[in-house]
Amino acid sequence: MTTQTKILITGVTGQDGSFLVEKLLNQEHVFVFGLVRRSSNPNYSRIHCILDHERFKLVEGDITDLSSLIRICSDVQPDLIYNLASQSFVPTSWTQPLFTAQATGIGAVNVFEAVRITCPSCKVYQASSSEMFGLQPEDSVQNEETSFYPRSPYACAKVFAHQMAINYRESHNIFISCGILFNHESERRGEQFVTRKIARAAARISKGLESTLSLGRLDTFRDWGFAGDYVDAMVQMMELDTPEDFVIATGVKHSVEQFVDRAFSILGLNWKDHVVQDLRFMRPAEVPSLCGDASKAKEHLEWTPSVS
Ligand code: NAP
Ligand code: F7E
Repeated sequence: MTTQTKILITGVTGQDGSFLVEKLLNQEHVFVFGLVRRSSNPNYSRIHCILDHERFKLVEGDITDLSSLIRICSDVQPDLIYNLASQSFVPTSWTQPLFTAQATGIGAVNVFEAVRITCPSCKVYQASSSEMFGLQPEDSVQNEETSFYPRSPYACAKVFAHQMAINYRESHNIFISCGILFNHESERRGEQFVTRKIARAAARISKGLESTLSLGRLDTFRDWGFAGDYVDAMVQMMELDTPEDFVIATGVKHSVEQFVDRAFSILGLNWKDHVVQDLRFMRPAEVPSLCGDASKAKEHLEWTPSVS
């Protein structure tokens, strides 16, 4: 008889969580528990297709509440945890720095503590971010050895969680691997993030439903990939026998302006007729350029992105 692998996903209602749960449920021996926080109205639009799956169950808790994580980990005894939950929108981290520190920073440590106390042989994936690299020379590429220079409360919280993951690995011998993921996008991306904001506005403008798109800086560069590919890398990292950190990126960067130009031109529009720059979308401190070097993932995981 095959034993069932029990997997807990925090952040299951988010972009990555929704791709991850679908991927994991394709494996027959897997049972997935999805952690959801209480809200006034359920927010399950990205996972509605799997809500009735016989090997999926929602469990209620909150990443900022250690007692709920201890209860869940103690009851479920997971073999693997993917910690994807966080306050992930960079601008909100300036207006809600303490909540961001709690959810994105302390929240991760709550997961590590719950594992240490209740299920120390569980493997943990920690969602680290390219935002940790922050300010870097414009023509550089970032890999696992690059120093961090976080430029937002979000990035600071992610650095804290990342360093604590390494600390739990080295102090308590817990399997925690960090994926340092560069921006990854999809049709499930939240509508405030720039790719989705641009794509949605361009489509609405082409249909005559809107006339302008307000953006912040157009001269910043990001290394954008596809969320489905990046979730594959997370799963591959957890199949290793020893925990390791990996940069996951395409290795190609584009500016926001190039993204806007492509989106509008595909629809036969000239972006200059529609895009206005708006101070409200400028950040107190910007990360001008990020571009990842995923050579380690290519070598050790044989991972390469399928979408440029
Ligand atoms: P997302 O769409 O914003 O999803 C975030 C998830 O976290 C949602 O399910 C949200 O639940 C949950 N969450 C937030 N606060 C919580 C709390 N206090 N307790 C429990 N759950 C909470 O983010 P994503 O794009 O899927 O990213 C997944 C992870 O990777 C995040 O940690 C993000 O910071 C990190 N990351 C993302 C990227 C990227 O480009 N997408 C790159 C690097 C790292 P609700 O639905 O209830 O809000
Ligand atoms: O901004 C510029 C903005 O909000 C990208 C998160 O998943 O990836 C994401 O963080 C760029 C920035 O993503 C607007 O200033 C211009 O330079 O889509 P974004 P992000 O901040 O890079 C990292 C890896 C994460 O970990 C985060 O969780 O676009 N930009 N005008 C704009 N950005 C937004 N959102 N809206 C604008 O109007």
